[in-house]
Amino acid sequence: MQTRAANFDILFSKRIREGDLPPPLNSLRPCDVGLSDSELVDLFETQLISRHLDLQSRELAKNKQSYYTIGSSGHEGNAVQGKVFRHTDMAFLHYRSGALMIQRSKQLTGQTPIYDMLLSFVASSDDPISGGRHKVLGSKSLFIPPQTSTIASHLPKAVGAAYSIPLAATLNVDSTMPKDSVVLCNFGDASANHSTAQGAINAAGWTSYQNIPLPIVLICEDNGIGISTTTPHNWIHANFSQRGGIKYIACNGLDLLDTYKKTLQAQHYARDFHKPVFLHMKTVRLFGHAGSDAESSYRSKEQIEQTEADDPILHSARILLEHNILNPQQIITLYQRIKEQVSHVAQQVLARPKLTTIEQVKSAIAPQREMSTSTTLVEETAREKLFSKEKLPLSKPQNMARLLNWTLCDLLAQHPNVFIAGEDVGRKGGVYGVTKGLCEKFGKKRLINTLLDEQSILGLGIGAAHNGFLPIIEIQFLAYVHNAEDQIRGEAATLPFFSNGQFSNPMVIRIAGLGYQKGFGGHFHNDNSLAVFRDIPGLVIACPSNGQDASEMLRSSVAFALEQQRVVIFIEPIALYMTKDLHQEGDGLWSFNYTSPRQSQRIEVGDIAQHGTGTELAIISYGNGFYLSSQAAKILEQHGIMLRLIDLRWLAPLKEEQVIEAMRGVEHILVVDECRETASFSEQLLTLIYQHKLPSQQVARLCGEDCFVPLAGAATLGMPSKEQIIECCLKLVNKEPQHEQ
Ligand SMILES: Cc1ncc(C[n+]2csc(CCOP(=O)(O)OP(=O)(O)O)c2C)c(N)n1
Ligand SMILES: [Mg+2]
Repeated sequence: MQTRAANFDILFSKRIREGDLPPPLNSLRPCDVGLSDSELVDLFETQLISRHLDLQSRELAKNKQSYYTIGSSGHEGNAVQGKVFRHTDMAFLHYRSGALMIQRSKQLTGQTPIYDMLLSFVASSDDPISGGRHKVLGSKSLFIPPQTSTIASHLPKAVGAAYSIPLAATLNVDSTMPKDSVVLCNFGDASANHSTAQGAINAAGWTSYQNIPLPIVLICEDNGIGISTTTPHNWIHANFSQRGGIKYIACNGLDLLDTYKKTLQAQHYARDFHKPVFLHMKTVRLFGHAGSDAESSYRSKEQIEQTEADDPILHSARILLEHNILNPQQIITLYQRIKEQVSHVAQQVLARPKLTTIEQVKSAIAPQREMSTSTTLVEETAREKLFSKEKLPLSKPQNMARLLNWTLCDLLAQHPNVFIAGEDVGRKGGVYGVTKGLCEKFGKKRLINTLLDEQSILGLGIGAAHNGFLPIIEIQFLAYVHNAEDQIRGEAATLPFFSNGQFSNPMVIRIAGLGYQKGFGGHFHNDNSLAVFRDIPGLVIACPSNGQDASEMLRSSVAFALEQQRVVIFIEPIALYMTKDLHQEGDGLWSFNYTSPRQSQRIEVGDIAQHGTGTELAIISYGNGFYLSSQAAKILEQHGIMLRLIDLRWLAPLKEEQVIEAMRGVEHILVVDECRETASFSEQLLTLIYQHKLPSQQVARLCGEDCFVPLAGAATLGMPSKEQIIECCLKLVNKEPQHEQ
């Protein structure tokens, strides 16, 4: 495809000179759709800039100076959407949206899209969106968050961002977008088949079908192909024209006038009626999927030539000629002028700096932020009202579920931009009642019962976080985060990285999980692996072992998300939700008093807890493992073992110096990890311990088997037990196991 692209200049001029242009697609005149001559020329200019940027990127790639040549050629009709939508209407874009971005930049003074995009092509650290980390389309001032390469993964958050616009207006929350904004989101025809896209579009329809406002325009740029696989004829229309709750509008993206007319309609419908629109825009794909794609291997020469003859730039030129707005020479001159301009700027960007150190690269993963997030505490009288029904229980020690419930109540009262969303979190209060009663106190707008789709639920959080909310998202069970993992891994976690820290999606994702549920069992409700989160840079992972810590850690998680704009995974051990006792029924040793936000003793993110100072043995654990270790400790002490218990509380970030300090002067160390051995946290922990331990210190580990969890009595066979912990410890310190007294 390099040669066809390289020859484009000659072919274009020839066609213009000879009037070899595609036939009209309609009888519209510019005045019919409300476009002036100069506006039309302006759109055409944008299309040409976009085209030359594509061609230039391929020239640069020949010398290995540019790294991604996927371009917008054939899709330049989307310049129209750059004009119709306001620059504050957040745009989640497909990679073929160069023209849209260039045109949008014309809405603001001082924008330099050619320079900026070329900086991105050559991966210069001056690239204003990603700082040289990736070729992405994006701009903070143009409300264009950068998107990843994973197709369709941006749709759930686009829907979430749209949902948050009217929500912010109703709740009077300070939002990033103005309250009358619309979200636009475009994607390819092949991408529309992806379950992520289907889920998001379904979520949009499901929402709107209930008359919940959702101002979004979903634009399918249908070029009829995805890399080499053709989209069945009329498939997009057949698939999307009859979706419940969604208005379908079709336009021909090859024709600026039709596209302008239909985009205006779509925009009005979404903005004025707060309803989703599916704008089906016909395009063509020129010069292959990317520079590296040999299109001739799967398309005939005739097909390729036919597509080239339908070039939207030729259609635009025809419209300009037909209506005597420009003559052939003026078009060729404009084309040449832009070519020279782009080529000139390309030479300049080559001299700009690149990322040269890993510190530079990493600096955007979790940039330190100084944000003024002084939250005023809720008036005592207002609090008392909120807790009026809980007066008696408030004075007594409680289990983790209840303490989390009260903490969430205080957080909702304290932060107007916090909402809770997930399956069944509303009236029912979630499967375990953790959010019970909150809907009655704060209403359905802040306790959002979502549809059953984890990708859409996470997308709601991510998108709303783009717009100034601090979502607390609930995933019903750990096993069910896996089908939506990419929304955390590929989307939420990477946003600061690919935007050089400019965009963020702070939120807390609460996930009920881990094993040991009594009388229940079964893998999906007892999944005991956190591996899915452990390798994601920048993610904070909390896993409390008791209600008191859970309450404080949840507060810290929200504060950290607010102050540092971070994504926090908050794992709630299900088996400990209702646990009240430690050693025997009725001892109440695992119940704790609720501390109000005023009395709060903040547990900083990463801070571990140490109980006891014994030097013979240290048990390091977290979650259920810590609970079981606490039970075992009593027996071990009866054996005369002087021990200390260390509760990690947070699995990321790991404050290594605190762990090293906690194991100082201890003769034996046992790591207890309830998760499956492979990829369990114990691997990281043991590495740390071995790097820092004295030769005399002995270390052992007890963790879950590499097995799924079966039902009923067999459920705990593969997980550490109190008895195993005792046995391990006794072996480690060289004492004979004795039968429990
Ligand atoms: C989840 C995912 N799977 C596969 C790919 C590889 N891939 C990149 S683009 C593409 C085709 C997309 O086609 P379409 O959505 O029609 O967009 P177009 O390139 O035609 O504009 C594929 C399969 C990807 N980026 N993401
Ligand atoms: Mg396509």
